[in-house]
Amino acid sequence: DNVQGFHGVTPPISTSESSEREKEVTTTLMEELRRQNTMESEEESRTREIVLGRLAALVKSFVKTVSLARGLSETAAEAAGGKIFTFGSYRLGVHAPGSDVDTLCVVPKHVSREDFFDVFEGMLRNTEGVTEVSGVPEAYVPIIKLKISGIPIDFLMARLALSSIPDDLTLQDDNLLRNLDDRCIRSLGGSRVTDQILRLVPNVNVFRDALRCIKLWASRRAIYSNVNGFLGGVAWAMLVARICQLYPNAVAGAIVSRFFIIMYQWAWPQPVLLKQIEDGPLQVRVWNPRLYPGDRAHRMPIITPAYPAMCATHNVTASTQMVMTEEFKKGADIVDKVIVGTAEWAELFAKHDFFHKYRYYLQIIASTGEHDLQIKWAGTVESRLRQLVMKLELVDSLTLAHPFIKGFEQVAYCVSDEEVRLVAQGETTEAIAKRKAEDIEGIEGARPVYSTTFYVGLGIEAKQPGSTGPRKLDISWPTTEFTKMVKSWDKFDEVKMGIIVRHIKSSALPDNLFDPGERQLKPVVKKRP
Ligand code: 3AT
Ligand code: MN
Ligand code: MN
Repeated sequence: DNVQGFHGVTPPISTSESSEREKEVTTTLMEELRRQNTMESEEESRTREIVLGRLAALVKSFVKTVSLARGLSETAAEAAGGKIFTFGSYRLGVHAPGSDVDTLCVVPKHVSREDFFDVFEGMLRNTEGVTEVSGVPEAYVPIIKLKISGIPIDFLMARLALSSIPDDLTLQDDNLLRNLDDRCIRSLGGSRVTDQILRLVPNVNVFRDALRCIKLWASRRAIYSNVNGFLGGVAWAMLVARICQLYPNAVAGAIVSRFFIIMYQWAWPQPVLLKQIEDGPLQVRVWNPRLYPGDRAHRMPIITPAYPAMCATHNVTASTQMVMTEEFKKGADIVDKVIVGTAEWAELFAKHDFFHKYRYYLQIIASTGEHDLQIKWAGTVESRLRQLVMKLELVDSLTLAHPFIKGFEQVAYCVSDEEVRLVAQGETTEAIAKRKAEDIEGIEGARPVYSTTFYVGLGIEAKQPGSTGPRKLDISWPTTEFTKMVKSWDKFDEVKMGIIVRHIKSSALPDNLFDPGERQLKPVVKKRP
């Protein structure tokens, strides 16, 4: 609690205990979450603990090895320490079966980032049970990805300005950030934010249960994705945490119900804060819409509670905000019904209807001839999709440009240049689609084409009453600009990479976007001419 005796930037809305009915629906909510397979088994949970124990020991041995190599005595090398911290969904206690464990290791100042990628990565590769080790030292947040006993780990490192890292070190003190390099500051961020969120909620168990529900709802409704302009895990966690602060004695079912009402009615761009934004010891920007026009442009600001305060929802556009607002409203209506007993929780977790919602869709097809290159190219295109969305939002007759949260990957085995061209343009024929890798073996000039297709649903303004002539929809400017922009990527290669933007009617959407039976159940309503 703060000095005023409450969590957060305002007093709570209500400190009452929940009603009997709210307790009942909380029980049924937890049953539904278990049915939906959001919780791991006790065995998996034990495996994670063992894995983390091994990782902690490995980090200590890494620090000791490097310390000895730097000429420290055996005693000093032993005392140099080294510690791991978890963050992400595992630290919050809301991870699902198969989730990764996001882990940060903190090392003393004489251990460098080069040591992490040379020495530690090598140690990992030689450790029993460790597989799929892949270091990305040049990333914005440098990372080693790996699996231990099948558990995926995202491993970061931060080097502190301390000569040893004691076992009881915490990362709360802002002064720890002094004199660190930017990559270390960024690496510490995830863990510092998660720890603050947990400190700032009145009841961690209630927070966890409610967050599990919101995460499942957001992924089913296809609004869980930071890159595509919706919210990522940290932002959803902060929203739920804020509702928990406003109702400190409520049970999880009650938090979920208030969540939808409050988020639907939230006076954006008023920010969601878990604590007052504070200044700190670094020469870095802290989120401040009065000072920075960029920050003023944030539509749904949700601000991280650790110094330096940042907006976790920088990517939200007018369209994604509209989509999320509509989903908050739908969620509020369903939860109302659950509470009066006329609906089941399962309804809240119903699959999205993105591919039934619009008459026209944009297809953005990124293609290459190599698997590894495709991952990079498709990632680049995806990371710029919101620029396309923002340009589409400026088109007069468009009310909405709704990006889908993931791309759809395909490999087509082509036997001619003509087939390659067709696939890259989204005109894959049935004959190509049916072909397997072995079918093109030994055929001269035959090759695979990897493609990732992203979708943007187009909301088109209703025709003005009394207007004459056909309604015009001209999206050539946004699509040309977007194509130019992705091609300006510094690793772009015209020969190896394809990018196509085209619009199609909903009836032309491919079948692989639908679950079996889904298309027949919800036929697209055709307007009479
Ligand atoms: P899962 O249960 O793993 O799906 P999560 O919330 O743990 O949910 P992630 O593992 O993707 O999600 O991310 C955990 C944290 O790692 C969130 C953020 O602080 C950081 N993070 C994730 N992706 C990136 C990224 N591309 N760059 C920098 N930090 C990232
Ligand atoms: Mn994670
Ligand atoms: Mn991760």
